[in-house]
Amino acid sequence: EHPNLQWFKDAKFGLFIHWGLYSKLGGNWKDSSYYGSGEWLQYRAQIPAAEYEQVADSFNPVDFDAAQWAQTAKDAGIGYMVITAKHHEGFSMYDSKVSDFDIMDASPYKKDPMKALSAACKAQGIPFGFYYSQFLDWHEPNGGGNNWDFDEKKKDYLRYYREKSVPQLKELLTNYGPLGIVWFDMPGGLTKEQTRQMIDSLRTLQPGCLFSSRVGHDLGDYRDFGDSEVPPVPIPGAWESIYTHNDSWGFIAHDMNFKAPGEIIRLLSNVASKGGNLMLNVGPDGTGKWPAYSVQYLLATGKWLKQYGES
Ligand code: FUL
Repeated sequence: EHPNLQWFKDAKFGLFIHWGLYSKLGGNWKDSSYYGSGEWLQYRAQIPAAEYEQVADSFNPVDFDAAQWAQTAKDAGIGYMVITAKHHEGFSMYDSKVSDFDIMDASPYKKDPMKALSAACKAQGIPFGFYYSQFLDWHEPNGGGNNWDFDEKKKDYLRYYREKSVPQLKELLTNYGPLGIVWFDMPGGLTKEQTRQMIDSLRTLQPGCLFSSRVGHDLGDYRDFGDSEVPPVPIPGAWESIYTHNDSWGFIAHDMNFKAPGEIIRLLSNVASKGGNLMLNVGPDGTGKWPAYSVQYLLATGKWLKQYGES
């Protein structure tokens, strides 16, 4: 068992944030609009990587305010935060030297929002972590998942791991201070032994950092269930249920199906009663603003927790 699991077990309530180029698209591409899983838009609309790349040209989240995000999380009673450093679309939301398809080189924003956010969380005492899509990368010829531009059979996944995935994970584990979690997602392309080797090489950078179970082959430090799943009975050990505030992880402009504070609290107590954490997701838009209902309902949740919750 990982020696640093106690803070995680005690945290109970985490905040998940999906934020990337898809947040600017908001579920819309050309004449079509899609509902749910906004972060899967490129896949669903089968957008060629070369065309999708151009979304970055006007991705400029000038309303992003790290201090305000961390403050809202704190006021909501959040115990840890995990944000997408790179989702399946392949775009890095931080300053990466490994790829030019990142917010620093490819967008007009020209700043590293993850630097600001990691610092703001630290100032609030909130353990901070990165989601990283280690296998699926629709931008890369050798990354998993994009079979509309690239022939899956011709891909060299190990090369992608060697040239992008692992070096980027190393950047994340080096440049943002102590991380609470690296939240891997959708494993693929590696044997158990290769996964173990990857983990070992990352571990040395930050032995205290927890790795999510979606690193694959049962090699994670704690367990994640399926998306939006709560186990029916109490489960021992360290684990987490993940839910999103409305019906999508990434921002969808036309999704107003937000869970009211009462629903969030019921969900939180259901998960806690089984012995796990709830990590609830918000999807900020392409300008860097959280949906107004997410702010409002999370703050109301925090108020309730302060009054009635156990701490
Ligand atoms: C899934 C991903 O494919 C979704 O886009 C989302 O990130 C969810 C939390 O995990 O496996």
